[in-house]
Amino acid sequence: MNFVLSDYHAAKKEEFRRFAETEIDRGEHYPRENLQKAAARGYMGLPLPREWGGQGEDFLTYTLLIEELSRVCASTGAILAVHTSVGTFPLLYFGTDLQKKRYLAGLAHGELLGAFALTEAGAGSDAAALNTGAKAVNGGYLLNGCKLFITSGGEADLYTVFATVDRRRGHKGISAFLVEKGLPGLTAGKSEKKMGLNRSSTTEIRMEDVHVPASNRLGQEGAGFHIAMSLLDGGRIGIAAQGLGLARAALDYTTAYLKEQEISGQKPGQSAAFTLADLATRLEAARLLVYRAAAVKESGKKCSREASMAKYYATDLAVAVATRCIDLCGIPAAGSAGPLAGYFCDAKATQIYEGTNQIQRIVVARELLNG
Ligand code: COS
Repeated sequence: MNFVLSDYHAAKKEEFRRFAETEIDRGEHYPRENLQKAAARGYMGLPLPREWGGQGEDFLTYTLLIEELSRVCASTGAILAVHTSVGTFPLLYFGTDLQKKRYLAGLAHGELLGAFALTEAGAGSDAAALNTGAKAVNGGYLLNGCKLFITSGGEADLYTVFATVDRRRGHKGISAFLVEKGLPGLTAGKSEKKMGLNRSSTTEIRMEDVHVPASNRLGQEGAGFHIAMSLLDGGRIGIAAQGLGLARAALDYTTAYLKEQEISGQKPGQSAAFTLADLATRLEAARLLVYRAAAVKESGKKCSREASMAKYYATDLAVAVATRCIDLCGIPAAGSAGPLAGYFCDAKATQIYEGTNQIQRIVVARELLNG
């Protein structure tokens, strides 16, 4: 068992840190240029096999990338995480050779952006209750319904859409479909105004008689719910890595601020020192959980429990760290001029998406009680 990063992983982490600090901007608009720069380095397909256009890196290396990106711009980290884990992996794990040939290299090179369309107005936490219908017609399916809060909605080129061929069958009626941007009947609503992760686009996706050829069904008919759940396991590790990046950002800022105060003669009191120590210790604990979840995922074993533990612990911690850092720095430093309020808002969003932290606790508890 190894509790420190290997030299290889430490070097990759350093590479990602330098990239994020020197090339990633923290602006307010959709971070198109950031994504182009990431694509130029092969980061849009980092954990994809080389034969499919990726960099052939392992899942821990991808996790380190998301952590470092999110420390500088959490929206860029969010878009890249969603694109990779639930936008591209569906094809890698469940695609036919033909589907892979058609889309994977484009996704890996960042020429195509991937998205995941599961959530609906009546099917958020209870994903199996989705209502979007898929009616079998000659040579394919007609999709009708409306998805909500879709990360990269309107920007994405390829959506993995979950729809039911038979509502009476509950989760066993759900299938997954690869739906290309621009198909007649497919429209994206305007981007939601969110509390955090505001540079990413989050929209409704409406489908009115969208014809999807049968060759674009992903996996077997009725296998969609299993596909969604297994993808979310990996996706949640990416969100956990975002929590790590955000917690580090807040802690780094606050430590630097308190040091500056000390230089100008205002030594932080013991209570502030204890708080800093406590936050740094919890951050290390979160990091172990997140890296371990990535290692379990990489091993090919089921990682639902580890991913959910990492997701809720690291993202709850990110909110706690941002909150305590605001307390430590006080209003002048934490106000709109400083970045802490932004870290807080971004961290809050990571508690919610790809399964709320209450859902993560349900996943862990079910494994304990039913396992
Ligand atoms: N991997 C593969 N299959 C899984 C799985 C996983 N991680 N988790 C559950 N399944 C399978 C189960 O084995 C079961 O299969 P069978 O019926 O064939 O035995 C099936 O899925 C249904 O499982 P379960 O009864 O546990 O499903 P529930 O409807 O109770 O839902 C939760 C479980 C709540 C965990 C699920 O709905 C969920 O994750 N909700 C949150 C959705 C979410 O994250 N949305 C964010 C969208 S992206 S922003």
